[in-house]
Amino acid sequence: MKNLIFFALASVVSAHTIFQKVSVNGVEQGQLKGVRASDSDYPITNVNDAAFACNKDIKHTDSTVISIPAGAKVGAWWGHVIGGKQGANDPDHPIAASHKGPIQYYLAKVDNAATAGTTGLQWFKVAQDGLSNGKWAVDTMIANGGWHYFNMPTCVAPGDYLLRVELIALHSASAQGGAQFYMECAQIRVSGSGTNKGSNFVSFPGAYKANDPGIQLSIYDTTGKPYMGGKAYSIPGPAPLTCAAGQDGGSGSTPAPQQPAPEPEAPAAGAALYAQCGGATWTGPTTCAQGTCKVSSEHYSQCVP
Ligand SMILES: [Cu+2]
Repeated sequence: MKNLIFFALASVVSAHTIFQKVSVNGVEQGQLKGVRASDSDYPITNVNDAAFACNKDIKHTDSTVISIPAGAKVGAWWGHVIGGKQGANDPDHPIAASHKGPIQYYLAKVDNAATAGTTGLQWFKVAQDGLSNGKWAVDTMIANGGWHYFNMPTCVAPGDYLLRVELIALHSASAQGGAQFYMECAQIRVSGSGTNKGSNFVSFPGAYKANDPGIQLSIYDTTGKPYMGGKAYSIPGPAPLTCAAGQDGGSGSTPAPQQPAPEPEAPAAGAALYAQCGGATWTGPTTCAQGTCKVSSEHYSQCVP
């Protein structure tokens, strides 16, 4: 019993994700290069948190400013913990598969990206990826081994910016405060001949409300599948920047649509008393041969008398 309790607690901390690496036109910039990251992979769940712009307890900083030509394909890499996997076999890297939701990208103009503070900035969105073709942005990211991509709009004016990369996990979002926000900021310097300095500016915190339709909602259909039951998902925040005709920055070179993984078949017989019967990455039986299946965390349920 003691071991089961320990496992349940360990499962809780092993669920989340950290954005920690950038690529530019396919060239990786190096682990934590130019990215301000926390050691903690915990989400922020309060949309009014003072650290909603670039996260809190930042332990990893350096003076790198990443050069990004306007129009470049930019990649953001997510890992379960700093460095990637937690242990050799980590089913929750880059993130637990249950954590469905959108990924989006914001810029804020700063004088010096290496030293800029994160309060009081005006942010504009440059790309977003929600639910399309039966796939969440998080599904795309997991299928790409942690990478998710967008195109830096061709019209963005040159200069230093903070790039805010945000992933929202919606698996528990039906309760207010249940959505999980994961974000880090990268230090970038855009080059090119663009003249667009952004539009639809927002503040963080401030841009989102706890009951926004893309933040407080159930993503599950009547059979429990987390794909909105055919309804559209309305991504929170302002509309992304669009360049003038012929200069469309787009929202990313994403690979061809893939079908979501099929649901695991539940064996006919249920789990034994005190055995696991559910959890974010659990693929075993979800009924109990004896007792009832009790949820002890989003990642662990157990058959109890
Ligand atoms: Cu998590």
